[in-house]
Amino acid sequence: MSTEKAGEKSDDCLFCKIVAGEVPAEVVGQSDSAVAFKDIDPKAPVHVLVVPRRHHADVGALAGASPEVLADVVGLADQVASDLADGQYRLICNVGPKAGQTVFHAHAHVLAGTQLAGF
Ligand code: DGP
Repeated sequence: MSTEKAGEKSDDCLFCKIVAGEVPAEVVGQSDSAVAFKDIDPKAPVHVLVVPRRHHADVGALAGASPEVLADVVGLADQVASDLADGQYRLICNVGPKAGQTVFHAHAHVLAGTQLAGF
């Protein structure tokens, strides 16, 4: 059973390790409370993950614990989309395995740089 607590670094969390610089990633933006880095398996010309520095399992947990940090995640996503593309983007947050979440540290996918298919 995991002993991690919301907001604390989790030793077995990949994104906590990226935030700490223990696992390499191509960082494209930062704020006091969030980090943006390129997705290892891009689904669009620009595919960036924006994560809170502190550990929360998903964006729902983040919204409940630190709504101001969730707003900062969205603000950094908007900034990155302007820096790396034309400021038009899709923001996706997968919450739970049924939605496709595979890394259980809150994150938002920023997809940009092309005409995205409707859904
Ligand atoms: P999700 O399926 O919503 O939990 O998104 C997790 C994303 O994390 C997925 O698009 C691939 C990405 N990813 C997994 N491992 C790594 C890694 O080691 N480095 C980077 N940059 N991205 C990773």
